[in-house]
Amino acid sequence: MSERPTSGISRRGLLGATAGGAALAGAIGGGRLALGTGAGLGALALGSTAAQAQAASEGYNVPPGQLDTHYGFWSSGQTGEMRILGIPSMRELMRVPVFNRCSATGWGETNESLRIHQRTMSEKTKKHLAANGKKVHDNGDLHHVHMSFTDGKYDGKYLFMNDKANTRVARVRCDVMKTDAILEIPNAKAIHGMRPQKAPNTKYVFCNGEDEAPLVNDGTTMQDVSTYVNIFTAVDAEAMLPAWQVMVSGNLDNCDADYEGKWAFSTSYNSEMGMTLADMTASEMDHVVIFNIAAIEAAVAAGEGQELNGVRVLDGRKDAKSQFTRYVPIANNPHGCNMAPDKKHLCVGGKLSPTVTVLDVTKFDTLFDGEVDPRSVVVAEPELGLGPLHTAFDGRGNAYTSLFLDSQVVKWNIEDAIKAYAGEAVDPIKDKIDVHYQPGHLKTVMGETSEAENNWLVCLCKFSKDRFLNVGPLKPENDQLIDISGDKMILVHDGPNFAEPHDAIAVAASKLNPLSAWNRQDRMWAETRKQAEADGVNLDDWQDMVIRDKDDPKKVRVYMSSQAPSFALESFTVKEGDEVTVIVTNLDDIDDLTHGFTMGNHGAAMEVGPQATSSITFTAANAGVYWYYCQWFCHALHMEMRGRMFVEPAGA
Ligand code: K7E
Ligand code: CUA
Ligand code: CA
Repeated sequence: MSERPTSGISRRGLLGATAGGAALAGAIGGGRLALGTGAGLGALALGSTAAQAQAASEGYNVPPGQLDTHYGFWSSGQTGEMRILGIPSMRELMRVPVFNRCSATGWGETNESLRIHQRTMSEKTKKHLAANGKKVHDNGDLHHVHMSFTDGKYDGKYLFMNDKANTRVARVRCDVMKTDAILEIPNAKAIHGMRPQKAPNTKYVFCNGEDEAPLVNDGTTMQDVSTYVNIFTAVDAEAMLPAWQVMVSGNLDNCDADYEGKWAFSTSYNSEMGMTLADMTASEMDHVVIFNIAAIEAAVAAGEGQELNGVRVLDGRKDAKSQFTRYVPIANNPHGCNMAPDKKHLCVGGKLSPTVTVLDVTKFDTLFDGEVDPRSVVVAEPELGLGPLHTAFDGRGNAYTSLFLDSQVVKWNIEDAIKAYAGEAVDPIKDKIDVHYQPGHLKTVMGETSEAENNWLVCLCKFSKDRFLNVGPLKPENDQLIDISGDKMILVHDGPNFAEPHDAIAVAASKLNPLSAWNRQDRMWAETRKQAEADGVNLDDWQDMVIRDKDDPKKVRVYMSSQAPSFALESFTVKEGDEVTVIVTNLDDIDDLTHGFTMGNHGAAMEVGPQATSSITFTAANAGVYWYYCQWFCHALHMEMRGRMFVEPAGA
């Protein structure tokens, strides 16, 4: 249960100093961080008492056999996958490989996944990968995962996610919970903040380019930073192709969108366009960029701007004074960018400033209509504590902000903060709770939609230190579950997690209804079916065949069905050095009956779900016998589910 500090110099205090020191020592040393938070912190810092126990707190312990009420979709940072957890139990339910190579499922190795990876891959990237003996980038840095919207509500269709490492976005289909599209975004560098349009529906996925580079990045001007730009991209959510791009001044960190479909907005911590830490924190103020979607769409339709690598790029930089963007000054190095479910207020985390800045998005029109002070859209700026990063919301007008340096979550009321900003004597801060330790994102249930709930808050802590058994120098993260149903926040659960879930969303289970078996004609393997047809193999009326390509006799395709507990082919024969493609269809359509195919000593393995077709290509090794087997436990005779590949000497 909730740990309470017992003295001024507590274990957490010492640890906090260490972690904060690493990242932000420069900023603090420079004296730009206001210290006192002035909010009666002492009185609020203590956790719950028994008298304040809330009914919901009992509900986090989901007994065996009982289902969670909500799905949690978690990012995984540098692991590159997406994870599904149950809320409130915090049980990990599934891992969905996205940008990573997955040993279990063969993602990044099967032909179906390679096609998804390579669909929009530039020729440059393909060449560069080939020079390194690779077909795909098999790492990713997946910070943000968000669901598609209809009318400001989750619609259960897609999940979108970014890859900061290789400038990509991906889409996961919610019917099968598999990655469905990967887009390499041209012109931009390092996609960080990423959000789907909330209304009227997710036509676009907005993607922030964090790193700046010359627009034409061919080495000719790379020493001249005045040629560097940052790029904001709108991705067509259905086609998963870039729709348009806008050049901006200053880099882009996090973003969000409004509930009317008029605006997107992004924080920038480097309005200085600095290349070093000192440069990037030099200014007193950075900014939020507001993107005017209607003005941008009109300009794109009129053919304004320039076409670059197949995308129309508009100039929305400060000096261009266009109708595409406005820049609202915000205290140094803001980070989080969170639209409240009241459809009106945008909350921007100060990071190096102890404040969250609240902007009224219904006033954004005035910024584009005439010459007004861009700060006139700021309606509150409560001082909340040290290192405010991200903000989450409940359905009662409250906001919850993570305080990285204080290792706390602060609960505050938006309307009270607006009153205080207008001069009234109200304290917007309602509660503070210690978290363990150094939180980044935090998420309420459906709090980024118009259907915010008032039950749970998940706080994703970057450090776990002493909270778990020591597993060596690399420690897990700690995703904590907090009951927010009452006045006081109550910590109810620690959830250790592997590197490094930045962000998560929680979605009511009723919004989703995934399939238990695949559709035999699923688009995932449309190409594979086409090849089968050309080979005269009917995948619906299964025939097991070994076919040597007529035009390229080094290529062999092995069509094989599987039904517990056996593969249709007990053996097949190829030649040394042949390029062998094994295509397996799982004929079982029983709930939870997944097979696999692993070719021994060939580094080839894949998952084959109920009614799925999967294929994998490898080069046959030296002459000899190689066993293949099913690596997914499927039957009492699962060990017996195997067969032999005979590799004949090349000359035979
Ligand atoms: Cu704050 Cu990449 Cu969302 Cu991490 S970002 S915390
Ligand atoms: Cu099929 Cu194990
Ligand atoms: Ca800055």
